[in-house]
Amino acid sequence: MIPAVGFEGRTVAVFGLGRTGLTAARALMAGGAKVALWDENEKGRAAAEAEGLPLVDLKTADWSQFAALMLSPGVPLSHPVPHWTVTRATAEGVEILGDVELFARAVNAAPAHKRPKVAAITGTNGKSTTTALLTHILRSAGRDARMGGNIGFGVLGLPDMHGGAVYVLELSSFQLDLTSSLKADASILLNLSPDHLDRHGDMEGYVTAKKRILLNQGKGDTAVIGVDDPWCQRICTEITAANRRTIRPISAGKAMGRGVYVLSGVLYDATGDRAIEVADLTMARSLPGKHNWQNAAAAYAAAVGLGVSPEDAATGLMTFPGLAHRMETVAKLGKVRFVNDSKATNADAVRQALSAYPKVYWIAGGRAKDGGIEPLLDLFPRIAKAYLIGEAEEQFAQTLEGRAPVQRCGQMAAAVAAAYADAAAGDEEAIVLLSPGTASFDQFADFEARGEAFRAAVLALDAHQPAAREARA
Ligand code: UMA
Repeated sequence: MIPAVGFEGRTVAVFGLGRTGLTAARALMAGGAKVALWDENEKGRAAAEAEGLPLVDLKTADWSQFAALMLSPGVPLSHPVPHWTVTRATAEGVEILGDVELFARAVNAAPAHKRPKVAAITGTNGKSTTTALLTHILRSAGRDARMGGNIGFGVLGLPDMHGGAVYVLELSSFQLDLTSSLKADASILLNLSPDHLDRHGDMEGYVTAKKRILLNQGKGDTAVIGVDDPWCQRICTEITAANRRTIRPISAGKAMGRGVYVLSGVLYDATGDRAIEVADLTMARSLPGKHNWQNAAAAYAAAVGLGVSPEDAATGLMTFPGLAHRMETVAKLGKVRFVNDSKATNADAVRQALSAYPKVYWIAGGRAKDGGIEPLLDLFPRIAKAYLIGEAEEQFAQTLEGRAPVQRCGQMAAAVAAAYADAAAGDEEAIVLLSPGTASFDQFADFEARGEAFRAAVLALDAHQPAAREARA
């Protein structure tokens, strides 16, 4: 636990009692603050009550007693409309901040000998893999790396800081919108494409939030920026003119002076006088596909920026075991491999998965994002058949109609069984891929629960066919 500083003896309202709110409340109390917790749902309030944390109905509370509002990232700050807690705090002149801001203030307040290093990672896709990969590289190089943030662990719940620690934080646009004091020793902005526009109003709002990963950096800090899309390219140009931090452009497809890039799977470091070949990523244990090359280039550049030697960073890249729910092989039954890519919550992420295989039995659907699966039309020839679930079933079926065979399955278990029956009927090796391209909230608590449902359905098939089982690849 990292005690939150700056609110000693004062009361902070904490709204949203999920992973963020509960850890922030504990951290605030550990730092000597008083807290007033609230959540619109009974489940959140019950979780706080079970721990003996003080609930206060913020709808009827006297806000003049609050020094700040600690808002959970899932609560709308500005769009589609500001949440009522935001409106109330603003009207009462109460500062609004998030858990990452509390973390940043604790780091900034630490004496120099206790101050840890911070790596902060954002982007539309690949940020969890890059966060896990950078953590793995740092640990395999002997550093005390702690991983948290959007990847699933409230940052204030991580072990308290010391001078040798490195905090590796995945930050969402929602978290960045609530953060102003973070100064990352190494920041990574991987890529940008339209996502979460309902929460940011438009692309400009989303880009502005993501750019906050670069806030407060200066001499001695490293900014790693993917330059394979126009938005990040623009930001890279902007900050190159702006200050004296070290800038490392990265690319998964084009050579650049002063950058780190991947050509045909080989990672090059051209930040010195000449390009040095660092690693052949096609031989890495768990970095398949061009999107992973971007993640690898970014994690490498940040690790070196944090003082890891290029050789140690390369070793870490080759031994990374991969991330659950991200192109994760769950099982192989006979000739059929089951790949769990539940983390693919938008079309761009699905593009990466579909591009990795020439032919797939594809399970998709859930709560559709803007544009649905229209952006994937060029990849439809790779779909042997689509098995649709959740709210998006009808919408996706219409987009696929006449372009690929479709089966409406409703639930995960039905989709897995139908896809397996078709995939196993052929003679060739086949891939059953869950890469939904949607939010999970219509049927599951989150993408992790959705991935676990896929895994459970696959293992249930396995239980009926033990003879066909092969070792997990
Ligand atoms: N709540 C309300 N009213 C609201 C909204 C939420 O009362 O209007 C309450 C809910 O009842 C619930 C709590 O707030 O009890 C949930 O808060 P939250 O949605 O902020 O979720 P946390 O459990 O705190 O998890 C958050 C991140 N979730 C979101 O940003 C939606 C987690 O990212 C993150 O791992 C965690 O903090 C720790 O940092 C998840 C995510 O889906 C993985 N992120 C999105 C993504 O990756 O696309 C951004």
